[in-house]
Amino acid sequence: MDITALNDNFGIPGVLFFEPHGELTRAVVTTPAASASVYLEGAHVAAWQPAGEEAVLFMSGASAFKKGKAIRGGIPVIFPWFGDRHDGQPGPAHGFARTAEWEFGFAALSGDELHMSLLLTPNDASRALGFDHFRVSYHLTIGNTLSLKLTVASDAETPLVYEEALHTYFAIGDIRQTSVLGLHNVEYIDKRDGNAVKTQTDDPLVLTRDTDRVYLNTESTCVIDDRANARKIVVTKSNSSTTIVWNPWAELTAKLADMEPDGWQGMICIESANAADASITLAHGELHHMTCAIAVEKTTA
Ligand code: TA6
Repeated sequence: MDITALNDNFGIPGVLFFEPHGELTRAVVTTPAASASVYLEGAHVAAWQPAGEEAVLFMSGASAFKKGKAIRGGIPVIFPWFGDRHDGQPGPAHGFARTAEWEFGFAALSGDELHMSLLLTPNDASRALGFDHFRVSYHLTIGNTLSLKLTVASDAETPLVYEEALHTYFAIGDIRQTSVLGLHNVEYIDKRDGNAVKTQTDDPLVLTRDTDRVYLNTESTCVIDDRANARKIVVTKSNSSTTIVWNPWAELTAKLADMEPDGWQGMICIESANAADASITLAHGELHHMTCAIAVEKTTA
């Protein structure tokens, strides 16, 4: 649907409109409770800011906003595999959903909250990668809290096996004044140490170098203590057994063309996922929901 048709069909005066940005189309949201922007490519939430609060999502100033290029920041939707593909077949890192064009399906204001849904269905690209007969719906509730619900349904004759993640980049004042609660005593795969399996002993978790960890069998709420901004960001999830923590630090950031050299200091990824040993298998006619809710609490400086 082109931008004029999107505005005609889903636009809400003073609340929701669609516009081009770079090579992409985005929905721009303003309600009394929050502002946000969502790109149709990848169903990518790029910004969310509750009223009276600093931006909650990190967006790289060097992100491309080009067709087929993943956006560096916000909330990439990872499906149907996390990281590199595991079945020996070719395919882009983190799957095809984050660079696919999603269909805008629904928008409605309820009180101060804007509800919207985007849909992903098979196309030539997904079929070429061996994925057909699935449907993904992504329901967003944009308000003082940001609530996300990712639903995957299969009508394939053979089982659909997939991984998923809401690969959220959080904006923080300074990574060196940030800690994360909620992962104590949880086992993790340390992708920075040959995928060694370890247990989280420090509580809270404080990052002191490039970190890439896949925490297993955890449905815990994570709390990001963003002291430089005198706030806590609370990440609650359901039907998600994996949490990923990532920060590339300086060296790896220098290798990322779409990240500014000091970008790593102002971001941390806390990702709600089903990955590694928690991939989902759906038989014909089955579906699975994963949810994540993000809220901000002010703390005294
Ligand atoms: O979620 C962490 C991770 O899987 C890291 O391994 C790192 O590659 C990051 O995602 C970013 O991946 P991308 O493909 O967006 O560069």
